[in-house]
Amino acid sequence: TPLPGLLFPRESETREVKSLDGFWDFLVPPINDVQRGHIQSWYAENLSKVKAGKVMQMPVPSSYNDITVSSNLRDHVGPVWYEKTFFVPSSWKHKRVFLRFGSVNYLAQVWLNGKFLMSHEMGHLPFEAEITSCVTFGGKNRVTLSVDNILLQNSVPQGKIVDLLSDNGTIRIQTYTFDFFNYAGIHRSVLLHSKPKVFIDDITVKTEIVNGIGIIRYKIEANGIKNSNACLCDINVINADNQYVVNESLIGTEGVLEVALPNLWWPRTMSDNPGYLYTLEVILRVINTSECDVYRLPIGIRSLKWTETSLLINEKPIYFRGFGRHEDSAIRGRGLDLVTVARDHELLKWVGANAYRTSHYPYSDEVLDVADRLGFLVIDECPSVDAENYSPALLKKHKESLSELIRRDKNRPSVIMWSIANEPRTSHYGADDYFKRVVHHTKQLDKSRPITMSIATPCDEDNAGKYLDIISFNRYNAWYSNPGRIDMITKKIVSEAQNWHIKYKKPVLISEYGADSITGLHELPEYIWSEEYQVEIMSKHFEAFDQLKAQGFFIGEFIWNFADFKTAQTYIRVGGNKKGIFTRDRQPKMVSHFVRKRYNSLNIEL
Ligand code: GCB
Repeated sequence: TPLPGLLFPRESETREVKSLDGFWDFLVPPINDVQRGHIQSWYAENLSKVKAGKVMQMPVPSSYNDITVSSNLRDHVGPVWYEKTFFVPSSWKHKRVFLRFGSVNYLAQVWLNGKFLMSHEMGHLPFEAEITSCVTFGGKNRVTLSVDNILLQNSVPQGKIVDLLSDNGTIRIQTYTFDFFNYAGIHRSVLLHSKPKVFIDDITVKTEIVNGIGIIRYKIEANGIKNSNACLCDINVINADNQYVVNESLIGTEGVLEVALPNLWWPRTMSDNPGYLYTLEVILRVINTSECDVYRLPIGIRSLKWTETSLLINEKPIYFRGFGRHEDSAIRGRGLDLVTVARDHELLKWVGANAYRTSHYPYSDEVLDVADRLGFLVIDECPSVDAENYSPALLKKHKESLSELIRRDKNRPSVIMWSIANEPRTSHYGADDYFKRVVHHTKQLDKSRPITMSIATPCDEDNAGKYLDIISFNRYNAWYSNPGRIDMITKKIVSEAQNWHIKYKKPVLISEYGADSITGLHELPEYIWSEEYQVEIMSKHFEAFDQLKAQGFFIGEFIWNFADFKTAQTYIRVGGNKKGIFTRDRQPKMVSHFVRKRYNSLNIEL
């Protein structure tokens, strides 16, 4: 069954949005009794009345881990509690009211005025509930959340809980195989918003170009009315200069629009005006009533095709010059920070990139808005990392993550590929059937975009690539294998990419390669962890990519990573993963100037 819509809350003449961001009350259960909040029903009254510890103020959005100086809170395993009181304007009385969370990691349970409202598993994806019937209009309301960061074998991504003996007795530890820190908390904005009684629940837009004409196919889902023939829709396409270019009125909720001489959505460097966006203005009326809803969706007109050797936008083959990234910054952790979002895209422009992968989970709506607007190509990844021990329960959640991801991002012109996983154990028992099902599920949701996944399994052992449209591989020559041997990169990369293409007859890209470096650590001849070594590693890969590009099936290069990021504590990480070409505070390392030369010269060439 298809999920209900979850359009991003946008203000209009029929909709209001109120942010609940800011300081929330925050309480952590005692370390040896983490379930106490649930056992004692902490949601039943104000957290400040609970005699279990001191309520503190926690900023939302943010990860809670790095805000305080307590290692107990940084390394906390299990639920923590958030609470906020807010008012619902009395002027909203005749509206329907919704509460939306942009992302809570990992398992959220929400109570409103002491009553259970909803739960949501999986970080990085939004969820909302209608609260019209349980809210006090013109008065105080209280929302309480428990946020549990525990990852198990049937969560996406997976983890394990182990008991260890410490100086203070037995302690519970969360382990996981991926290296980014398992940040937790209310990571994105919390929005209270209103919609009319009958409202636009969802919009699906697909575009193509036929004989130079922009074709926009749209489908609108209305909520609050059963018969779509009782709906009258005005659909208008508005260009970037605010001029109406197409107007249509129809009974019903589906149709096709034609835009003559369209300004196409192009990625960066393929046009002087990349990221051109129109607005699809949808006005829904219910015939013979005064019910009306207005929603404005930014859209781009572009075509997307793929063959055995290439990916084409507007009929032109694409070569990706990109990065794997993280939503990660100092103190904020994984919390949405618009300053970092803006800076990251400034640096991506500066270095000449045209693409990134949302490794290893869906990024915020705000990030993707920027990608749409600036013309970055996005490989949109679901939160599956290092999948193993394949089970029906895991498969179910993995599919859910894709349903929720595609529901959220299906209309974005920047999103040109779905990545269904990062580095799953694709040689393990069960991987073949598992990924067959994941791909089938994804195709049912969206046939208009190719499917990929970043594979680290050696080519001859992989059992899942055959289901993909595009092969992405991650490989760390001269780092995890043959460290120090920069003379063992170029040939290996060329032959591996060729082998993937020979095996599956699909376009191939490299989705990760790189080396850690500590800013200011210099050594000649180049030595691992030095800035010189990071430059040399890149340089040898670039030689390989130039050879591969000439062969016609190799479609792109993604450096791991855009910026340094935090990891769990281990001796192979020095203050986190340092494979960034920028530091964690977004300043250039030596290698960034080198990458910039290449990416910009490729831009001219294409
Ligand atoms: C990988 C992972 C990525 C890690 C990276 C590394 O293969 O996909 O999440 O951060 O290696 O640097 O170890």
